[in-house]
Parts: sequence; C-alpha cells; structure tokens
Amino acid sequence: MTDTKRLRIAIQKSGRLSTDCQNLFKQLGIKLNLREQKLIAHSTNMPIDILRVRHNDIPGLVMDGVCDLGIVGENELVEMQAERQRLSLPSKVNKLAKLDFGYCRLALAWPQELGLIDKNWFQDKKIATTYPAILSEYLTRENISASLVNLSGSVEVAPRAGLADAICDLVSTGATLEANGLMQGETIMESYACLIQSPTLDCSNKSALIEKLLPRLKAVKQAKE
Ligand code: PRT
Repeated sequence: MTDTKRLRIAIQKSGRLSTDCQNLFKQLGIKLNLREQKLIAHSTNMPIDILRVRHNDIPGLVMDGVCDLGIVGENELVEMQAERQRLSLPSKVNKLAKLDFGYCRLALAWPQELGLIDKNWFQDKKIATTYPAILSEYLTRENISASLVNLSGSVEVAPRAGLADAICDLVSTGATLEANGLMQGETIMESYACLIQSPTLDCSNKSALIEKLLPRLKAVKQAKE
C-alpha cells in the first residue's frame, strides 16, 4: 500500500542521472535503502518515497500529480511539455531548482566530410532526432524547412545508415560524434537536471517538507561553488 501523505519523488532508475540523484539525497540527509531493484524506495528518516522509473516517464508522472517532485533533464522536460500540449494533456510543472549535474547540449551535427556548412544547407534535408518538438521549434524560428526522422536511440548512426542527412542529438564530451565521423554544429539548447514540482500538490505537510528541503539544497549547491 502506498501512503499518500508521504512525499513522492520520481528519479531515473538507472542511467546518467541516477547516481547524481542518489548522491544528492545523501547530501540532503535523506536516508534511503536503494539496494533492491524495487520501483519504490522508502526513506527511513523522512516521510519520503522515491519512485525509480525511466527518464522520459518522469515529466508525465509529475504533470499528472502521480509524483509530487521529480528530477529530470531540462531537454526531456521541454520536449515532453510540447508533446503533451499537442495531445491536450496536463503539461505544467513548477521548476524549483536547476541542479549542478546532467549537463549536456542538444546540437546539430553532420558528416565531417562536408566540412563547415551554414544553416541554409539544412533546407530540404532529413534530420534524425529524439527531440522533434525542440528541433521543430528551432527550424521554424530559423525559417528552415527540413523533414525530421524520429529515433528513440542510436541517432548518431543515422547519416551512415542512410536514414538522414544530419542529426540533432545530446552531446557532452563530443566523443560519440567524433567516433561516428560527425561534426558538431550549432547548440539548440543547453540542459541541466532540474527539480520539478507538481502544480496539483495540495498537502500542507508535503509543502512544509519541501520548504525544509529547499534551503538544504541551496546550501549543498553553494558548498560546491
Ligand atoms: O534509460 P532511460 O529510459 O531512463 O532514459 P535515457 O535512455 O534517456 O537515459 P540517459 O541516461 O541516456 O539520459 C538521461 C538524461 O541525461 C538525458 O535526457 C540528459 O538530460 C542527460 N545527459 C547528459 C545525457 C548526456 N549527458 C549524454 N551525453 N543524455 C544522453 N547523452 C548521450 C547522447 O545521446 C549521445 O548518445 O551520450 C552520447 C553523447 O555523449 P558524448 O559524451 O560522447 O558527447
């Protein structure tokens, strides 16, 4: 049985943000038993439950009020907001804090053999991406008419596989682009992990707990600066 009085926080189960999330909870003094492969981890010293899910499920869980808080990459949040607006689903969240991990940039890239190119090259080209809404918004703003190829992974192999002329993907070190013979172009969006809150949260005990945690979060961030 889940206790609705406990604060529910959604985090990525396993992936790039999971270890940083777990470290953050430690720094905030939230004791957790995360050993088992369970969906829910209960805090042993605070009325907090951690839901461990796929990264792209986190925005929806918070927007629908299934979870009170979530930690998610801004790239995923913005993309999911656009997708849910299109489907007339709840898409609002309160952004409580930008965190100091999960940094990456969403950038255009193309085969190195083309050398330097300008934006006009993208006219009528095919661009593979996992972030069609963010990319479409950019292309409209830049008056570029290109077609999108939606891929949920391995975007970097699309030009070599003949699926697209170019890509728009997340980059951190640039090693993946380099290994796939791609040249990095304009950054469309920079992203960090962020802490989001459901706009439907209406429990005073939960709000009081969040109010207690936020100054701790600020102190943790300041200590690292
Ligand atoms: O596994 P799950 O279903 O939970 O989700 P996921 O597959 O989206 O997870 P994951 O762990 O890959 O990414 C989660 C979030 O981490 C992303 O949405 C970003 O907010 C953030 N993040 C930070 C990154 C990167 N850095 C990153 N480099 N996400 C993905 N990458 C990938 C990128 O797609 C490319 O394949 O890493 C490769 C590039 O890395 P470099 O270092 O070679 O440039």
